[in-house]
Amino acid sequence: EQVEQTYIMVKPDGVQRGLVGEIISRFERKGFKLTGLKLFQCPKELAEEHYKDLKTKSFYPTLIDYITSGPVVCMVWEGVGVVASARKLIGSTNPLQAEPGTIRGDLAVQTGRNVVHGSDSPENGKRETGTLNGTLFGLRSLSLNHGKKKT
Ligand code: DAT
Ligand code: MG
Repeated sequence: EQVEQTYIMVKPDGVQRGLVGEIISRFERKGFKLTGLKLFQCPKELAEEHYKDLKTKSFYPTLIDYITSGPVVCMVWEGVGVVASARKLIGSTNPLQAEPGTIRGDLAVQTGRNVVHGSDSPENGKRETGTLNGTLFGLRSLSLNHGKKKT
């Protein structure tokens, strides 16, 4: 049972629609720990790096335009099994196929406006939160004792 970190990003549509609190709430209520957070305007070069695996896809230019179209909220969430669990909380890529009760299932309809990103593997969790090759989104994860008094 290994503590993992995942990169969660509220995309520009989620920020614009005022869904940041709702999305954070779901991860908080589940019981994961927030260890990094910032509001950020993603530059094109960073969006391209983040989505480099999708470079050959027809929707790639639209995806880059979308993700750079307004501020995003970058987060690191930590916990045992957080990578896979966060993907379940987020739901399928196509919101019309995402189960009710998931973020995309409840809050979105279009694949190109699916409100949130989550790392798809522990390796990518490390890459995207910058614990492997330096900070991709400039987030530095903090080891804080949330709500716990030092005794
Ligand atoms: P996910 O975000 O669920 O990990 P992904 O990594 O396959 O999905 O793709 C990244 C984003 O690219 C996705 O959130 C929305 C966009 N995208 C993926 N497939 C698409 C498609 N068929 N048409 C339009 N946009 C797509
Ligand atoms: Mg993905």
